[in-house]
Amino acid sequence: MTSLLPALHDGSGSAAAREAVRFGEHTLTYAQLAAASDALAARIAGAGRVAVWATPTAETVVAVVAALRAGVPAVPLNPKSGTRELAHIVADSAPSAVLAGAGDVLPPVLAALDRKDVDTAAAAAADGVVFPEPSPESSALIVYTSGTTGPPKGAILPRRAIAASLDALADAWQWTGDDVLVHALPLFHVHGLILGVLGPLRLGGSVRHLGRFSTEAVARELSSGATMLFGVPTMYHRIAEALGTTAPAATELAEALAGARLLVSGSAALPVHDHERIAAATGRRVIERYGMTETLMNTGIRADGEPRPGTVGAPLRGVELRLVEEDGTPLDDPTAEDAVGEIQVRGPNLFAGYLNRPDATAAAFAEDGWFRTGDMAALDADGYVRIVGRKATDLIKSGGYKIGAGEIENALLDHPGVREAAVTGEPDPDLGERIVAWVVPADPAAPPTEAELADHVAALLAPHKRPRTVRYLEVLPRNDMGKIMKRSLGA
Ligand code: MCA
Ligand code: AMP
Repeated sequence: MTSLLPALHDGSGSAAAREAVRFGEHTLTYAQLAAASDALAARIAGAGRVAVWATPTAETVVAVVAALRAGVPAVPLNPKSGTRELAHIVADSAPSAVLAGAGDVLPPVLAALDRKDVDTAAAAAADGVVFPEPSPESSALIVYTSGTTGPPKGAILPRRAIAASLDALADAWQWTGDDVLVHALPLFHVHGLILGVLGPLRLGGSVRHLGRFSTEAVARELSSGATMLFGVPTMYHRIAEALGTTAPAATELAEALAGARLLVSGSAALPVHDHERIAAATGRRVIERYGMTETLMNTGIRADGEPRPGTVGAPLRGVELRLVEEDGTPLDDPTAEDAVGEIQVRGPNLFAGYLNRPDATAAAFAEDGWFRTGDMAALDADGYVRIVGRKATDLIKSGGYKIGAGEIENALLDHPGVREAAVTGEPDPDLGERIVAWVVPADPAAPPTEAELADHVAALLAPHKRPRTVRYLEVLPRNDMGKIMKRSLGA
């Protein structure tokens, strides 16, 4: 059976000495990563499932690689998750252990789990366990993703989907072990963890993680050996802003970007304005790819293809894509002018279902294994996909994070100062969409402050789910059925 991470145990001297990951001063070669992850894999072998305290550190990489090696499904946790979100994920995924850095302070909700500290300098025992490659259909990762209502669902990602999606990207981008990727994405989602870490590791290349995004750090790495940049549109927007200044740093950034082999944006649409500003300042085009936690990557602009701002390219190798009408029938002529339909996809890149949610899993698929993405799109004559919107207005994409309005509304309603609440997304130049909370205070004379409500949501769910704006109303607009009319809120 072919290995998910063949480069890890390549064994040849030059491959083993190659740098695999770099987090600031902390680097691990392939040999060091293989040794540390094998040592940890031996400690967790047989565990049903493990949680990973997914800080942006080498410890997280060792923990995830160890779980993959041992064939134990890993559940990456956002270390900034609030109490309610963490409690839900832990109850739902029922891990037997949590893997964390020795210095990490874990919240009480994880106290009942067997804690295993990750030692990135550990050496595997010479007579260590030999790990057979698990079956391609076995679960590799369970990644939590928000829906319109209710708490996040765990998408079960089999090894087969990860391998297929990474190989399709390698094909599209001529991505090889010679590439050095730089990024600053969180390691508890598909973009940062699967594309941004497992991608380079599968190919025998390197990844440098910035810890936190800054245009200076991007410039530094791209002018000292890094060849590719992955980011969400917010990061490229900040790059476009920085390029627009007259500071010397803007020239350095432009030169660094111009020298990169590939600049890739994903997780949300990159506005054409930002595409154009970056192209004007650097002579380089950012290319987009389109994916989803449940499907991994579906489409992308190829490295040797025509970049076309406003599109996410054509389906990747192995991915079938169609546009369907409201009733689910495929569009007669999807490339016709004005033709728009929901994207459905099928292929080896798809997840295996939502953990403990057969209802939600069944609802996510149409007949014959087609997955309903909920994204609305048009198709150019040559098959390039143009995403024009989303079916559900209750899903917000902010900073590249998918956030369900219902989850935030429930959290707001738990605040004693809130009588009624509705949450919407509004266009935001930096975040793409900004979370707006519409609140009817329990006591109009003493409404809870904006900061108080933001802190409340951040502490229960996660900081990126906090409302950035709060608007106070006397009543929420409702229709005859009593349903909140969100579309009339902005009016
Ligand atoms: C501020 N902070 C707070 C509060 N206010 N913390 C607690 N309570 C509060 N009330 C903290 C934040 O935690 C953060 O801390 C800092 O203040 C700044 O917060 P914020 O403004 O939210 O951060 P930002 O700088 O605006 O973040 C922008 C970002 C981020 C870096 C672009 O949104 C990001 O990393 N996005 C990536 C999302 C992603 O990877 N999505 C992929 C999903 P601190 O600074 O210490 O953190 S996978 C996917 O979509 C599919 C598969 C795909 O296609 O990729
Ligand atoms: P997530 O559930 O966090 O995995 O987010 C998946 C969603 O992100 C998709 O359904 C799309 O709506 C959106 N998305 C990802 N990449 C792009 C892109 N390049 N352009 C537009 N939307 C995107």
